Amino acid sequence: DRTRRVANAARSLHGLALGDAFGEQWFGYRGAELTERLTRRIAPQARLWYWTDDTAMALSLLRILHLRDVVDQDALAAHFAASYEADPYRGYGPSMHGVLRAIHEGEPWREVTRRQFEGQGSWGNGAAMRVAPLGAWFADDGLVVVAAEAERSAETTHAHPEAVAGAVAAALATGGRGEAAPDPVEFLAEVAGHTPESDVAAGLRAASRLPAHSSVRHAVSVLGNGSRISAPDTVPFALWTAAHHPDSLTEALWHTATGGGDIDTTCAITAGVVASRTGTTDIPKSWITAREPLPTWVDTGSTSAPPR
Ligand code: 8NA
Ligand code: MG
Ligand code: MG
Ligand code: MG
Repeated sequence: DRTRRVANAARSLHGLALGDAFGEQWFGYRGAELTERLTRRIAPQARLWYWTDDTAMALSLLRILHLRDVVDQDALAAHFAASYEADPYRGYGPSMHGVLRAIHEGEPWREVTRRQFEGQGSWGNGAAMRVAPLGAWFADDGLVVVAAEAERSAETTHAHPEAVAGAVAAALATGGRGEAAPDPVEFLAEVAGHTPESDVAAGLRAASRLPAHSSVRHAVSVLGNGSRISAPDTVPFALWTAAHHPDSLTEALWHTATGGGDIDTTCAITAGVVASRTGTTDIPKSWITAREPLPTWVDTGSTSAPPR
């Protein structure tokens, strides 16, 4: 029922926002201090950890699910654009500024998204970074529904099949409260098997074949770490760390951050997936306090609340 959907999605979104805000903090460190903090696991020292575009777009997506129960693409595109206009300095991907401004000015999202990158559409990781709460919302409806809704959510900003595949994979990886931690190899292979054939799916198969005790460095050398900001360079690594640390969000986040690259986004994806099952209960209190808050409707499910 709706109460369970709201709770599942809220748990995932609280994780996603924490991963995003924690990950983003690492861009404030360099060189020896960065290495030392990551190796000795010294949390970022800033008092407030702001979340970024990853969370802003996840909030829009969840808001539309609360209001409409399914992905209404026109409403979602309009909500993304309105949220961008209200708060454009959240670190949006380079092409998103033009896309969201054009949608806000009334151009049809399908035309705007298809003309990006000389007609290829964006293969950026932006459709995958925001989608875990959708996977949690539809967790009881089966993989076919999850994949279809994830695809519809991706298309509103990302027309390239790799971006769509990345979103489908991240949504499929997300579960519901208390679901047992799956075997990592089977989990990655199952997600790969239900993801449309793509570089993302090939990356997930490669992730499933990595030796059990592979180092983060080795995983990154095979899978990437998001430094190209593309879905295939981002999603397999983020789901690999999620698969191997399904019972500890804190462990999963330290491992993901150590991989470097697009850390806010790899951590957002990993955390959205892991937290959908575990919540944020093993996260240090000081991290929870540092993370910029989320609007209360996320937890209450209220649809009369103001959007932000
Ligand atoms: P996007 O659509 O701009 O895609 C990200 C990037 O991928 C593009 O800017 C291109 O460089 C590249 N790209 C995508 N499609 C193609 C293509 N068909 N041909 C060639 N290059 C392509 O935005 P998005 O929403 O997908 O990006 C999400 C990322 O942007 C996240 O990491 C998010 O955190 C944010 N981000 C912000 C910063 C920052 O410093 N503000 C840095 C990195 C990422
Ligand atoms: Mg970001
Ligand atoms: Mg499930
Ligand atoms: Mg990022």
